[in-house]
Amino acid sequence: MHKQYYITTPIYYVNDNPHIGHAYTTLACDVIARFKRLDNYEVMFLTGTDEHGQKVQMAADKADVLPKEFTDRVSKNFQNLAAKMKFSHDYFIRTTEPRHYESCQKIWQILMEKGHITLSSYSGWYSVRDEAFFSENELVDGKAPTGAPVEWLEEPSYFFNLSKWQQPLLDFYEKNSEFVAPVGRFNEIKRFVEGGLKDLSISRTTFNWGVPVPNDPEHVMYVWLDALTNYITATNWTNKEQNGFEKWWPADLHMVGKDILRFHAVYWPAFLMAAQLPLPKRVFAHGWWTNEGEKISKSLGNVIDPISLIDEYGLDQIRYFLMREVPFGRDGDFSKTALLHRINSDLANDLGNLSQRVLSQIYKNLNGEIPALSEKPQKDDVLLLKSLKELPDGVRVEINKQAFHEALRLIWHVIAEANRYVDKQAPWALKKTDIVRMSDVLAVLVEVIRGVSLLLQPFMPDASAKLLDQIQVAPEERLFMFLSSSNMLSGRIIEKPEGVFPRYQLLKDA
Ligand code: ME8
Repeated sequence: MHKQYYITTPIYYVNDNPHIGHAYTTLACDVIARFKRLDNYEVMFLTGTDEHGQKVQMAADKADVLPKEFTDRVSKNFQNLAAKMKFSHDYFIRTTEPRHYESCQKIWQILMEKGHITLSSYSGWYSVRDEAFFSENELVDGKAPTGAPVEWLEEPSYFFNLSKWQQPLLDFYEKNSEFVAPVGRFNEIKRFVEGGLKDLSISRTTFNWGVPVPNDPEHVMYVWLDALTNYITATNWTNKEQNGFEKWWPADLHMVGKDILRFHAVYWPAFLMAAQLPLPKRVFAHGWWTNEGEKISKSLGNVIDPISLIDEYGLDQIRYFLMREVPFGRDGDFSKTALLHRINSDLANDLGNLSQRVLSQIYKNLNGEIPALSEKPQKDDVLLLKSLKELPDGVRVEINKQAFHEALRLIWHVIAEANRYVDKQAPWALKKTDIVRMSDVLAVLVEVIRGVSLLLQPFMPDASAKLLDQIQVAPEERLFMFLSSSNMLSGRIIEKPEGVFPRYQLLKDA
């Protein structure tokens, strides 16, 4: 029986084209999804687009097309990015799909029947950019706390009795100390809830691009109630025959940016508690990217287009950089200098040279035949193989904490150890003096290349596949359960090796 793992990204607004921030969140989920599959989990990895609400309707009006046509177009751009980034999502959800309407209306009806929704009227501030309501005392210099402009709204509205869920939420947080990460963000959420919750307006009447409220079509649902519900729509909640909800829900992890944590860690659990549905196990709020020290924004003209970055530097290079450069959870700055440093130093020098040196020596000096591990290893061999053996558990712990940078740091620690070992053992010199020792050393190093390449598959799927191809690891031998078998490659014949990670300078000259 497979263990199961359900992971979600936010669904992105289709008011604009995707940028590096969207690619980042989904990449983090892709790494976890791939890791879990290799670790023998059955995974459901969900991403998609959030297509309703005033912000999207206004973007469609501006483009002078109907919202549906507009959302089809922009959603496609997000799907193209996902293909370009080689994301391995199992489903791309769109909130304009019929089953999602059914699911939103179902949750609404449950909340209504249980007495958690009442009709009243809203008067207060609204920020279209944030798709969020603000009271007077939350405004900062007449704007939303995010700096977005606000408008005054007065309209009939249905309300969800959020205030009633303050204590149940606090009790839940108390019992589930891993529910929100990082811990600093969890503390912010607790303080926010301790400060008291007001009932939440959950319908709008002054525009119509949304899911109609059951039995009152003058209202469309507030876009956040609609959007959050996507996580259960995708399990086929409304289709009992498929048992998807029982199988997948609750989600193991909602990955989000810090900007939308409150919606996921306060409103969503409150809706679910009220509907008597299980709560997700964990919400991770990652940090914010800036570009060369500046906030990324369209008006500053410094939006980073992930597609052109990939075309210039290579997909795995970008995937590696995003997961390695910034401690996951913290804000980070995108700088070309830092990117080039990672490409040349970590990838081309540390890993690329290691494998190229080892494989060319096997190719030249052993007729391409991968040697067997010695039965009488020396102390240095034992030490390096011990570090390699301990690596998978270490990496697994970090991935389960969503500490991608730490997982990569651990892997690079072993790569550095292997490079020191190569320098010290100098197999190229042993060729003339002790050919048996030379082959023992190369056998140890092939073990390291195999182990490290297997563990790097979730981060750099193409480059690690190339490395594994070169050392003749068959596709069916790439699950993590093969990490513990040693010496399985001895006797296999390699072909002339080719560098997997070019230095950036070389790329430019080419
Ligand atoms: O909020 N740095 O959609 P959205 C890091 N539809 N991450 C960034 C980023 C940056 N500079 N910019 C964007 C919505 N992101 C809602 C979500 S979920 C039920 C509904 C990422 O298109 C980050 O993950 O505004 C952030 O939370 C998300 O994009 C916001 O995407």
